[in-house]
Amino acid sequence: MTPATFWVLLLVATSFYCTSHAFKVASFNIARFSMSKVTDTVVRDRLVQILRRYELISIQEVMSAENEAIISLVRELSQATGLPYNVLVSDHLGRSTYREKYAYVYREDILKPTEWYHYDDGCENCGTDVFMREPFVARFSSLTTVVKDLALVSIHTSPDYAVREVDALFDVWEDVQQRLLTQNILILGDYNADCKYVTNKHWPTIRLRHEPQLHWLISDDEDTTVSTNTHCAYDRFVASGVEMLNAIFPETATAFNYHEAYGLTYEEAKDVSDHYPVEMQLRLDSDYNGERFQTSPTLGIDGGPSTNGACSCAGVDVTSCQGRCGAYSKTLPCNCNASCGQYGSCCADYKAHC
Ligand SMILES: [Ca+2]
Repeated sequence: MTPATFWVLLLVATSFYCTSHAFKVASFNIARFSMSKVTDTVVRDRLVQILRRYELISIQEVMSAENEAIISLVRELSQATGLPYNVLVSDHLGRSTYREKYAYVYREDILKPTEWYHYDDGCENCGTDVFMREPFVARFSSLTTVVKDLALVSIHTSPDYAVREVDALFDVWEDVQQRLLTQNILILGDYNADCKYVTNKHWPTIRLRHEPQLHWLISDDEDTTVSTNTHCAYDRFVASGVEMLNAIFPETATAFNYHEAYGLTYEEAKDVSDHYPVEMQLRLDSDYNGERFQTSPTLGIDGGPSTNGACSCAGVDVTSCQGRCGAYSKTLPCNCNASCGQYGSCCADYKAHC
């Protein structure tokens, strides 16, 4: 073997090792992600530096109705890594003009989204729905991990109704099992499940917390916030299913403190997001044969519309907040959302029920 051949082989072996030694999943609330974070090349490069650690990322707080910003970021990520990433994007979700999207960014050569939908959480225009941003569910086929088929549920709860929404994720979990006929489920995202939004007195009422089949992988002691004034475990992974749980490397679920890891100033860290990603590692399949999924020529898969569009409000008392906490619409006679007091638009029994 000539020295040149040796170095080429070493390079090939190293690059293979670098791309295949681990499979990391992350959830990242990239605060108010929009084109301004992509056109700012410093922020964009830091986001790429963070995202390239992962094979599969659930992103929350994608702001704009158009997918241009998230697609641009994924294009940069693919260019920087030489790996084919793609992105599956949800509907633009919310009860008012303030809306967000969920996005799944994933390595297209080893992961394939096979089914996806928005959880049907009730009738939004009657105010009887549960989530401000209904969870976006996506099922993936995975070539390289020991778990071959997994369902992901992305969530960004409304801070004001975090207790109710985290509790209702239990219903989403049951629904996913029935709909997709799998138990291998990972519910990931910004739960707002700590500090002033979910306190010790709330935990006993939250079904998601007490179901023995569900495993909370990020501890309450974790700090997923960039701010030095807060120490809150807002971002979480909750997993179920024998294959899913066996695939997770113990003790790898943690927040990735990029502020420290990259030696950033506080301002520089804040420019990226007010959250750290949470990450964890999945076991690789030792029998993996090197198969690759075909990559697509275009970037961005539209997750389609949420089913919570126009629906009948027959039998719903839209003048009462009973069972309608969080209800907000310009077309309703009164509202039950946290800021209704500020606008003098609360239904008369708001305080009694919400
Ligand atoms: Ca909803």
